[in-house]
Amino acid sequence: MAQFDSVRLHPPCRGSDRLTTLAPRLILSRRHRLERSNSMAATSSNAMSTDLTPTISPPPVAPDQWFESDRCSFEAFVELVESPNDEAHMASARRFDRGVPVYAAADVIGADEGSVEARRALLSELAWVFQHGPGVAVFEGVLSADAIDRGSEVFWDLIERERSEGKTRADHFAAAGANDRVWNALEKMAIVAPDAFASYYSCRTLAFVSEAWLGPNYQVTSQINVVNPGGAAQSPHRDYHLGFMTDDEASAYPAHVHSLSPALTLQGAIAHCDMPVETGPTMYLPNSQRFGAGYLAWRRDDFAGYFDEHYVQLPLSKGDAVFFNPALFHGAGTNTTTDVRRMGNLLQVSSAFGRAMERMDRRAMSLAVYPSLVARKAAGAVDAELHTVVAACAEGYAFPGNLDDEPPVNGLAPEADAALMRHGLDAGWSVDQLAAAFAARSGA
Ligand SMILES: O=C(O)CCC(=O)C(=O)O
Ligand SMILES: [Fe+2]
Repeated sequence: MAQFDSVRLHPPCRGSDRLTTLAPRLILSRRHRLERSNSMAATSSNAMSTDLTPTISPPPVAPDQWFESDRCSFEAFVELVESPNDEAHMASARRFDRGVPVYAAADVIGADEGSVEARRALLSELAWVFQHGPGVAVFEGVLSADAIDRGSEVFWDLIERERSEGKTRADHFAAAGANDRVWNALEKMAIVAPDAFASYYSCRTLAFVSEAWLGPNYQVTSQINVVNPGGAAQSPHRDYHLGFMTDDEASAYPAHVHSLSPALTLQGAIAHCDMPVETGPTMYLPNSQRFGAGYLAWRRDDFAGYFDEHYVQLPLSKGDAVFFNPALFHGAGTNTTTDVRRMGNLLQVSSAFGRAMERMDRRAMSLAVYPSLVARKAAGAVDAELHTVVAACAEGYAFPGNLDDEPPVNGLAPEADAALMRHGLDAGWSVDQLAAAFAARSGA
């Protein structure tokens, strides 16, 4: 079977030589591209504007739209990661730190308040950085010391309170005890400290960068991650959505969904203390978001080994932020200090588009329909048919969930309602048993 040796669904910019290395079935023919870019050149004078070519066109002759872990080409990954970025495409950056652009929050606000063209130019530049460029950018001074300190006070209180309630937070991608995690810190902060919340989330850079990657009407979530002194690094990973799945689960989604997943979320982290390298700031592998099959690759030893040898850590000052493409290989660093509790507020900003068109009470539907399914099963209906009905009425995805109650241990999703319903049918549960199983899954 073919290897996914050059899977890059979006080339970095028009006319790139690297096009010759792309899997032909995933891109336009060169002639077709040239025709398109010639016709687009008439309407756009912006040489670094985003490539508007459709992702998959013309239709593949022999469709092979599935990724598998053992077909990911390590050599192609290295080639993509080591392809340099043209710094001219990141013209608004104040400087570069190991290839990662460093922006000043004041410049972001300046563009936000500038002309429509200036605003659009920086939005485009940032979208380019996250999609085609290094995949990660630093933003200096996004919050005042006062807003940060008020936030830290709330977050330390939450950590202490949850500890004293005996809640030990299971975590994903880190050994137990290496860190303190506050799930859903956004809601907790809004409820216990609404004014500190208002001060903190008036962060203009957060709004601007979120719009650059996701467009308007995004939704913010936040989790606090404190890497404690001596806390070991997380294993490198990609993030939600596909990053929270086993290889088997992720490979069940077709290739084009792998390119969609990163467009649904923006990852960010706001530094709540100065973070020199010894405190364990996040490790990143710039450019690694480019590898289309990467959600199936990050657990492999060769990919993880490459990460260990090539990651970069970007020292931050209190009040700085980093934003990155969730498909970027990354992980919290090791805290080798004896006394700094490294606190970051991890922001996960979600696209408006991750929703269905209509709101419905799927639990009520599931409980109403379940007795019919039990009866049909008893009458000999095949599982495939029953499962199709389950998929039509029960929630099949475990998120959004209550991660306090159901932490994503090892980065894996808790069981969704549809899985419980299928399980109930197999095990001969009554409708009351199914209702009890739903109720035990709080927050879903
Ligand atoms: O805290 C950090 O530096 C990053 C944590 C992270 O990547 C995660 O928890 O998914
Ligand atoms: Fe992460």
